[in-house]
Amino acid sequence: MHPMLAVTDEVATALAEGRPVVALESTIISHGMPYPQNVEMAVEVEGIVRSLGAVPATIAVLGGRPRIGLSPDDLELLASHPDVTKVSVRDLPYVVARGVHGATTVASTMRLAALAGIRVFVTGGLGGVHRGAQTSFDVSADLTELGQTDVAVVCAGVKSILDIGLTLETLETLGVPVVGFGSDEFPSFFSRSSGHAAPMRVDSAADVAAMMRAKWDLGLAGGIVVANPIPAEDEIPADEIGLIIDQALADLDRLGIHGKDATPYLLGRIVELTDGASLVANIALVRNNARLGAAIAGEFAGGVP
Ligand code: PSU
Ligand code: MN
Repeated sequence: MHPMLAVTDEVATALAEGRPVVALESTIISHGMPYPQNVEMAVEVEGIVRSLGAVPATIAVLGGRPRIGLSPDDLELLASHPDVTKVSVRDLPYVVARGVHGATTVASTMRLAALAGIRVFVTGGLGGVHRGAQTSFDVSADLTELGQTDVAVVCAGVKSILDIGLTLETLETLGVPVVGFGSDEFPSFFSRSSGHAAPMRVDSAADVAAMMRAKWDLGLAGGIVVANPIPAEDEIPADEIGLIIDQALADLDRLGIHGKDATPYLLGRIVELTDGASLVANIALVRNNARLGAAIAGEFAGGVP
């Protein structure tokens, strides 16, 4: 194991025995949802993964130490502490060297998961190409990381706070397979539809695991995006959430918020503008992704014991 990582016994043992492990990110806890729903979600999702025979490994940097697997107290700290930095890959050296707390994004969680030998990661939504990136250059490092780090990421697609078409184009350029899980359409987080076709479709966890093996056995570096549509009973119709997102984007512009603060601001504003309905949908889709991620990890490890 990499000497700079602090890995819990539960995760280390599962990895050593070749049992299924699912990585989980922490920016979704610290900067993606309000307290206390954030910590309730984090605890519940770990429970779902465990109940399906896999070991959850929530990843963060605490006191400068990259941690693979967290305690309930650690989750509470990430959910409620005022000084937790949002950490993408470029921020890792700073938080480690300074000995501070950091919540990891998709990009940095992928990198730390891969360092620990974890190949399946569950989250809610990916970062991507922001609307207006033609002038702002705001393209999430999540995409760069997917182009180079060998982890399959289960998500519910990307929100239309981003330019979904340009995000899919960029993933193609980076050589990242994007599969619609049980869907011909790429989902848009709150909604099952996006108006964009999924570049590929896969219908079972076993077939996702087979693609992971094929990709990495061919020496093709980088991730796979498994886009798992939100369950129909939990979705918010695209036209309804579209108006809210347009309002949130207008508020972002008006306030001049940009860079790493843009995504957390938009997520929080959407929760406000929907009176919490977006949060309910967000939690439902993460649960759904946790179930699929546990199944994929089980298949990739050779079947849930
Ligand atoms: N999208 C969501 N919820 C989230 C994020 C994105 O619906 O919590 C978080 C993830 O951690 C993602 C990060 O990796 O935002 C992307 O931030 P940025 O656009 O600054 O790279
Ligand atoms: Mn950005």
